[in-house]
Amino acid sequence: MTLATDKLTTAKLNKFEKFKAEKDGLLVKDELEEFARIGWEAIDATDREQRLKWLGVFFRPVTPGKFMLRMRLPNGILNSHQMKVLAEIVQRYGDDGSADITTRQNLQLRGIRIEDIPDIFRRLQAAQMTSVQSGMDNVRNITGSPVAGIDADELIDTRPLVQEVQDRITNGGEGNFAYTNLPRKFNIAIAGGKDNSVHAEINDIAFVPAYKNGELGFNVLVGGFFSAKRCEAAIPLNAWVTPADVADLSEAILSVYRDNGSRANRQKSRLMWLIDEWGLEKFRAEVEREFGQELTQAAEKDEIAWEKRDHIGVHPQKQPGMYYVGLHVPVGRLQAPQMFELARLAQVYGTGEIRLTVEQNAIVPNIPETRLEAFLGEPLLEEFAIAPAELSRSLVSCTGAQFCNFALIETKNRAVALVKELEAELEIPRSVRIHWTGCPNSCGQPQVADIGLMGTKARKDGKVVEGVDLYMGGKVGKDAALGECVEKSIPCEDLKSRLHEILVEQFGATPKAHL
Ligand code: SRM
Ligand code: SF4
Repeated sequence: MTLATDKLTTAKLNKFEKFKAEKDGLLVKDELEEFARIGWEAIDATDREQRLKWLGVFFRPVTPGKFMLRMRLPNGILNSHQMKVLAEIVQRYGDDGSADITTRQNLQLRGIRIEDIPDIFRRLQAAQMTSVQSGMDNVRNITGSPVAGIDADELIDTRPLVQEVQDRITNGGEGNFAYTNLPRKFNIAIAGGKDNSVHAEINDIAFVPAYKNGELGFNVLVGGFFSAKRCEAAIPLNAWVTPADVADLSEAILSVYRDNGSRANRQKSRLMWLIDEWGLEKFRAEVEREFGQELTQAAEKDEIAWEKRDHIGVHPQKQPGMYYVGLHVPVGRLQAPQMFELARLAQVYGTGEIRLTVEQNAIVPNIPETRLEAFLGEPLLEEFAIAPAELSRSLVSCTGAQFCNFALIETKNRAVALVKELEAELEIPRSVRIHWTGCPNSCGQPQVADIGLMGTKARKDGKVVEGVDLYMGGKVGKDAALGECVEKSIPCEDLKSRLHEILVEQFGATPKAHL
C-alpha cells in the first residue's frame, strides 16, 4: 500500500490521524476475545470508543455497555436465514435489543454486549455476513438499486457490481488494510434504474446509467457529501465507464483520496475538499494515472429520467407472474419478533430474499401471483403497511437522542407521533417526503426532502428548548437538487402548527371535515 507518508508524519495531523497512525483500527479484530473477557469498562478507551468502529461495533455514550453493531448489506439485500441470525442476536437483549434500517439500505443492531461479540462474529461469518469497515474512516455500506434484477425497466443490474466493489474494499469481508485509513468516511452508490433510487447526488462516488456510442455504462459523479459545515451535491467527473470498470475506477478514486486527502482539519477532509484544492482537471488526471488508462469522456446525458419511486405496495416484476411488495417500516425501527416474521414471510411466499431501501423500508420480492392474496393477509402487514397514509409513507428519521450522543433532539418517536397528528387533521393529496435529522451531521438527509427538519436548540418564553431548522425544496430522482434551510430554530412544540400551515399552503392539504 502506498500511503503518502508526508501526509501521515506531519505535525499537523489531527487527533484521529494520530491514533490511527499509532494502530490501525482493523487491528482490534485480533483482540475481540480479550475485550470480551475483560469487559467494556476495562478496554482501552481509544480501542473501545474509536477502533472498534472499524469492525462496525459502536460504543454508545448514551447507553454505555450496550453497543450498536452496524452491518454491511451490499445493495441492501439479505436472505431470510441472515435476517433470522440478526433477529436472534437482538432477541437475547430483551427490551434493549432492536434494529434499525438505515438511510444507506443497511441494518444496525442495538443492545449488543461486548462479551457476546466473538460469538456474534462467528455467527455472522457462518451466515456470510460482515460488519467490517462500516464505521469511521472507511467506505460505508454501498448502495444499489433496491429492485435490481426484478425491475422491468431496469437498465443495469447493480447487485454484482456492488458486491464486487465491497469485496475489493473489504477483502471479501475479512478486512482490507489498503482502505482502512482514509482521511474520512466515504460513500459509494451505484444506480441501475431510471429513478436514481440511491440518491446518487449525495455520495462521494456515484455511478449513474448512461449510453455512450450505443453501449450502456455509467457516468461518474464525485464529491457529494453532507457535513455540519458544508453540504454539496456530487459533480460530474466527466468520465464514463463500462460496468466491468466500476470496481477498478472506485479503487482508483479511493486510492487518490487516501493518499492525498487532507489529514489536518477533519472538517475539511471529505473528497470534495480535495477536488476543490486541486480543481477537477487535476483530480481527474490523478485518477486517470491511478486507473492506469485514459478515462472516456462522460456520455452527453444520463438515463435518470423518472421521479423517484418509493417501492411501497405491490409491483409486478420483470419475471412474468412475479411481484415484489414494499412494506412501510415506520422510521426503519424493527423489533426481534418483526424480524423473525419478515424472514418467515420472505421464505414462505418469496424466495427467501429481503431487500432494504434508503427510505428505511423493506421489500419482499419474488412472490408468485397465486400467493399474493395470502401474503397480503398476513398480520405483519398491519404493522408494516403496503398503503400507509401520505405523510407516514415517506417519513425518514435518523437515530436521534435515544441512542446518538450527537443528537440535539429526539427524532424517531417524535417524527412518527407528529405525522400521525397531522394526518388526523389534514387530507393530504400527495405523498410529502419529510426527513428528520437530530443534528447538523444530516444522517437523516433533510436536504433531499420536501420538508427537512434538523435538530437544534431554540428559545421559547425565555427558555432553551428542543427545536428544528426547516429545510425545503429537496428534489430527488431526475434533476435531483438539494433543499435549503428556509427557517431557523422552530421550537418543537410549535412545529405541528407550522407544518400544518406549510402543508395547506404549499402541498394542497385541506382540513378534514370533522375538525
Ligand atoms: Fe451518519 C455519524 C447514524 C447515514 C453523515 N451517523 C453518525 C454516527 C455514527 C455518530 C455516532 O457515533 O453516534 C451515528 C450513529 C448513531 C446511531 O447510534 O445510530 C450515525 N448515519 C447514521 C444512520 C444510522 C442514520 C439512520 O438512522 O439511518 C445512517 C447509517 C448509514 C449506514 O448504514 O452506514 C447514517 N450519515 C448518514 C448519511 C446519509 C447517507 O449516507 O446517505 C450522512 C450524510 C451523507 C454523508 O455522509 O455525506 C451521514 N454521520 C454523518 C456525519 C457527517 C459526516 C461529515 O463529513 O462530517 C457524521 C459525523 C462524522 O462522521 O463525524 C455521522
Ligand atoms: Fe446522530 Fe446527528 Fe446522525 Fe442523527 S444526524 S444519527 S443525531 S449524528
